Amino acid sequence: MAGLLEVKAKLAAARAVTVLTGAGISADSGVPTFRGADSLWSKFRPEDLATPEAFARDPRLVWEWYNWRREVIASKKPNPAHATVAEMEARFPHFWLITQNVDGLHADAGSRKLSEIHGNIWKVRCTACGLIEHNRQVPLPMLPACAACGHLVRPHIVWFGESLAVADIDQSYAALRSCELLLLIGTSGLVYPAASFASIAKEAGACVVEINLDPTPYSGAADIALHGRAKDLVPLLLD
Ligand code: BJW
Ligand code: ZN
Repeated sequence: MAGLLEVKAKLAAARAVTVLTGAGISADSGVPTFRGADSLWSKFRPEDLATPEAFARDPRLVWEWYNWRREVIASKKPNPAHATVAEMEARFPHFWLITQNVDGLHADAGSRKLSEIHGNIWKVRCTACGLIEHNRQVPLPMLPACAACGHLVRPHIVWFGESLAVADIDQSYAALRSCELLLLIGTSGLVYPAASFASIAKEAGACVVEINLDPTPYSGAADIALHGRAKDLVPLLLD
C-alpha cells in the first residue's frame, strides 16, 4: 500500500510519537461509532443524551442510554489495533496516547501512558460532592447514588458544551507539540478540541499520518493517509 512503507520507515527512526484515536479503532471490536451508517448519532439525538442540559432535564433517560451502552461495551475486547498501540509505549522513548473513546479498551489492552480526554464509561461522578468512582456494575440501579453522600451520580464523560479536564488538555498539548510523528486512528475529526490536534502537531513540525476507513477533514492536513480498517493497518506499522 502506497504510504505504508514510508510510515514504517518514519516510525523506525522516531523517538517521540503521539497517537490520537477515535471510535473507528473500537469499531473493529464491535463498539458502535458516533457518525455514519448504523452509528449512535444516526439513531439518537446527541442533544437528548450527551449534554448537561439533557441530564438535568431527564437523568433517567440519559442513564438508561448509558446502561445500554455499558451493556454493549461490557462484552467487547481490545482488537489487534489496540494491542499495537499499547506495544508502542515500550517501543518509543517518548510516547503518549490521546483517546476520545470512553470504552476503556485501550487500558484493557495495556496502555498506561494515555489521556482519556472524553472520560470513561466505567467511571461515575457525584453531581454533589464530585467523587469519581470506578463502577463496572451492569445495569446500574435507577437512579444511581453516590457511595459517599447519597446524591445522584452521572457518567464521568465529557458532554457537548463541557470543558475537558485541564490536566488532560495540558498533557495532550505537550505531547502534540513535542512529537515527531502524530498518528490519527479512526476519528472523524469533527469534534473540538480534538479536531484541532493535527494542526497543533503539524505547526510544531510533526509528520501527521491518518489511518481511517474513509477520508476525513483531517486528510488534507495529513502528510500521509492510509485507508482501511484499523485492526488490519495498525499492526502492520510495527511488524
Ligand atoms: C474506522 C473504522 C475502522 C470506522 N477502522 N477507521 C468550534 C470550536 C470549538 C468547539 C466547538 C466548536 N463548535 C462547537 C464546539 C463544541 C463541541 C464540538 O466540537 N461540536 C462539534 C460537533 C462541532 N465541543 C465540545 O463541546 C467539547 N468541549 C469544548 O469544546 O469545551 C469548550 C467549549 C464549550 C462550549 C462551547 C464552545 C467550547 C466537548 C466535546 C465532547 C464530545 N463528547 C462525545 C460524546 C460523549 C458521549 C458518550 O460517548 O457517551 O464524544 S461526542 C462523540 O464524538 C464522542 C467522541 O469521542 C467524539 C468524536 O467522535 P469520533 O471518535 O471521531 O467518532 P466518529 O463516529 O465521529 O468517527 C469514527 C471514524 O472512524 C470515522 O471517520 C470512520 O470513517 C472511522 N472508522 N470504522 C478505521 N474499522
Ligand atoms: Zn457524593
